[in-house]
Amino acid sequence: MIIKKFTGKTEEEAVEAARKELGSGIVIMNVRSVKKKGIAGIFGARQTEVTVALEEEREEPRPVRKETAPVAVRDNSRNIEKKLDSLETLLVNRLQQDEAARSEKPAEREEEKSEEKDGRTEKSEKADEKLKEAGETTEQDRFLRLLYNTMLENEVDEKYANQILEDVDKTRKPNLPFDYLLANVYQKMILKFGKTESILPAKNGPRVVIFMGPTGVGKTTTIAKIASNFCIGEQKKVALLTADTYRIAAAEQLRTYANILEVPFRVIYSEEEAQAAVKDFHDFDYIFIDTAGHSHQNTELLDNMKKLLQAVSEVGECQAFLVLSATTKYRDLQRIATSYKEVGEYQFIFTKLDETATLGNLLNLRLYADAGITFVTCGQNVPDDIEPFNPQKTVKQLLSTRH
Ligand SMILES: Nc1nc2c(ncn2[C@@H]2O[C@H](COP(=O)(O)OP(=O)(O)OP(=O)(O)O)[C@@H](O)[C@H]2O)c(=O)[nH]1
Ligand SMILES: [Mg+2]
Repeated sequence: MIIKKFTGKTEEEAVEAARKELGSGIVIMNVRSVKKKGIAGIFGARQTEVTVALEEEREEPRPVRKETAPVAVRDNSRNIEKKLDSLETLLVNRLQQDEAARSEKPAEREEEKSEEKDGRTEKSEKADEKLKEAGETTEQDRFLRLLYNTMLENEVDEKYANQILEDVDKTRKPNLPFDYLLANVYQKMILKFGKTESILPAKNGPRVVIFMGPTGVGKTTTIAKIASNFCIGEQKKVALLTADTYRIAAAEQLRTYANILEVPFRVIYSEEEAQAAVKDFHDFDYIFIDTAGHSHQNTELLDNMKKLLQAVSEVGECQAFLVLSATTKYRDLQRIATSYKEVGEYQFIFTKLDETATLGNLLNLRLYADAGITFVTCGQNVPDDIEPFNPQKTVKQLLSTRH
């Protein structure tokens, strides 16, 4: 794996430079804002620095001891130490803690074991078994087991955690330094999240975006956040529509946001009205459509949603979001994601990240439904508590211990 830093005025510029040099197969490992070198830096000019990795298919890293590592590997190690900053230290500390716990008196451990019935221990034991089968003995194995357990603690589905380790295993050699292994796991996880897509401007006319999902997940609030960022932040022309005609309060909630943003608002009662609205707002940049939250088991409402999506797609360039709360149970998220596949293709927005300590479901759902994550929201404040999904940040959290 080659790891290299590139800088540019913007993230796009830095990534473009990386692609130019290393090709399209790069994985972005880290993005940060840095002071410009030289005199410009003194005056506060900043640049974006991206760290990218490239898997070398043919040329695998040679198995080497840390002290005899060739320059390339040593450089990589140094880069990763910097780039994954506290993550590495954190994990190495965890490894030491684990070792200390292991060397405690067996009686104490037994007692502890019988007290821990919260599933975390069970999961760790399963993880142990899994790696024992593979003949676990080395420090490297223990380090990988630590990462695996951390993923499970963060509620990454065991199936996907195994896949990640299997991917890492393919390029694994004995005596590689920890930071090399960590970078490898980190990179494989970022690859699993895949490319993230945003709300793209339409080629012709407005981009029509439909927000769907269960009740109370934050659809209307998220629309307000996104609309506000486009309207005020980017000076775009935005119109808000709602197909939520079941509750007066729901329409009023969006109308209030439309009034604050001084953008047009309309309630749509049928597919024909939705088509008419898209035509009426043809010179707008974005049309956001709110929908009524409902149970994914309500097939009639799901069918209505499908008809709405189809109708709108006939007259405009449409994109659909399934809005899900990160606090919902994995099983339920799976069921919801499956039901909404009947409606049409979608991308995810995950809300309420501030209400959970574990983000494993983001990775789980991304892989389960094969749908990308576009935004995450982390609070009730409009418009601030929303950000584009950042795989690097999420993977760091998935490899960090819970607080
Ligand atoms: N903590 C937290 N609360 C949020 C977030 N996003 C939305 N909420 C809150 O969740 C509640 C429901 O938000 P709405 O936007 O009305 O949800 P909805 O999906 O439109 O709900 P229905 O239209 O009833 O289906 C409100 O109290 C929001 O302030 C978030 O990211 N974090
Ligand atoms: Mg709503």
